[in-house]
Amino acid sequence: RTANIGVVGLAVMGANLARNLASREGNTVAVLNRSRGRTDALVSEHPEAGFVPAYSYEEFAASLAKPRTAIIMVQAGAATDATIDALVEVFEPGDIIVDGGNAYFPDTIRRERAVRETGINFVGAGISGGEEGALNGPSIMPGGSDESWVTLGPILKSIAAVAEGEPCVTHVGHDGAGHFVKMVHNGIEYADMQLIAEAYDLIRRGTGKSPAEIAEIFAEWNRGELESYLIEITAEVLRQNDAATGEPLVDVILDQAGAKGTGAWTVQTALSLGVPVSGIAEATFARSLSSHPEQREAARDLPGPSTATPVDDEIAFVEDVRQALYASKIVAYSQGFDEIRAGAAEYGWNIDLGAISKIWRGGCIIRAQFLNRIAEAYAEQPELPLLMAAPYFADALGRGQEAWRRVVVHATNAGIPAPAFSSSLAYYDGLRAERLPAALVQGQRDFFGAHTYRRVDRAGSFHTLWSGDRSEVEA
Ligand code: NBP
Repeated sequence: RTANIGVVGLAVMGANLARNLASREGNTVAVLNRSRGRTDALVSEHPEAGFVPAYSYEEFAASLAKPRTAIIMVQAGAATDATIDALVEVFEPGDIIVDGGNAYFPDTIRRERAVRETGINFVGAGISGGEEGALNGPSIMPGGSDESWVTLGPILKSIAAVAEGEPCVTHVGHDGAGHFVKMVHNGIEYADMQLIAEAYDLIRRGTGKSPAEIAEIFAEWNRGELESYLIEITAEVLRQNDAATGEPLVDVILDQAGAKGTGAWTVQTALSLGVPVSGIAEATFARSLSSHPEQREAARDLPGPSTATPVDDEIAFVEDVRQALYASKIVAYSQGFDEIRAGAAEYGWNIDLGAISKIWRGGCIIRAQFLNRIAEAYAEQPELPLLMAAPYFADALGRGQEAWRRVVVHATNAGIPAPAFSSSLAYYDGLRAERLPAALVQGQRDFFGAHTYRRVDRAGSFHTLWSGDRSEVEA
């Protein structure tokens, strides 16, 4: 039988994506896995899907209608390279290879260039939403050529999540653009999760409320402007009791957060682009800090605040934390979109930032009401230089900033770490400042390295003869 699309790699993500594809009208799906067992299991467990199993790359290629389209869902890295090489051997010019794994975008740029030489199209597509998303509708962020989008677009639209009637997929940009945007998505996810965790910690330690009581607060917040998947699942996690001990589950989970590396990529990339994504960086570092038990043990006896910082009005405090969370979240997203803007400029991608915010409204971890506000801001002003300065967000920050400051002051006085709240506020105040002490830094640089400086009152570059008579010369 002839299939119109194929999937290579049938572990949890690939199997679910293949089932999703097969469930859509008009699709016949060819499936291939390195080891035969997974293919046989998938085909026998899902007879309704009508899969066309293949046991070699030759068989796989022969079972696909031209132009052939195959989605790779194997382990990122060497496994992806090996699979691409094998497909290139059996595919022909005009065919399309899609990498749906979590590739690092420079790898995607490299692979796209290499595969293009053969006349075959290569598309790196970020696929979000984990196994559930793969099965029921993910958010999909494809890069690659315009030509491949013509064939691929309708297929991806048919399997993507739907948010407010629109499929959560758009052609992000050429070559590595899709995987770049998926990377930043994950970075924003880190920041969002950390901010929520800080809000929980501040409320718990500030008011002594139980996790179950705090779950109710999050459930309440989920009915307002913070409405999002992450707030919703936070309430679920906090509500859960441990079967073995009867304690709140959150109290028996070891307080060391893991990471698979996409947050670190987002920060590393931002550093090379010169984009301050301090919220994402703090969130990534907070996970690292938590995962050093030996250092935490060594630091345990370092002194904290000498006086207690009681919360007088619990209701007002909780509302302050909510506002601080919303304001910090605006900063985190603003920073993330700034990284996408800078990445697009650096790599020559034409990325529609409003469209990106829309495809994150479904099928991914950061899905939220809030993303509609971002889409509106970019619809009003596509060349927006700074998302948080758009009227809606500027207004929200204006309303929340006093509360935000009170929360950061409380955290500082009480000795409660709130790195993402604090750094987001510092970023906000940094951009707002009329004058920054960067002037002094530049003066220092001129002193020790003759790096020169510009003046506020005249054009040109200047240098003070620090080791001479300290007169100024034009550089
Ligand atoms: P894994 O990342 O666990 O990879 C297992 C698959 O890779 C199996 O099909 C395996 O074949 C295949 N494979 C390996 Br390993 N080495 C290979 C090689 N040299 N040649 C051919 N195939 C090889 O699977 P996953 O968790 O389903 O994830 C798939 C991709 O989707 C990854 O890139 C992942 O980062 C990404 N992703 C995962 C999630 C998630 O929630 N899990 C979410 C979003 C994206 P075998 O059966 O013969 O060992």
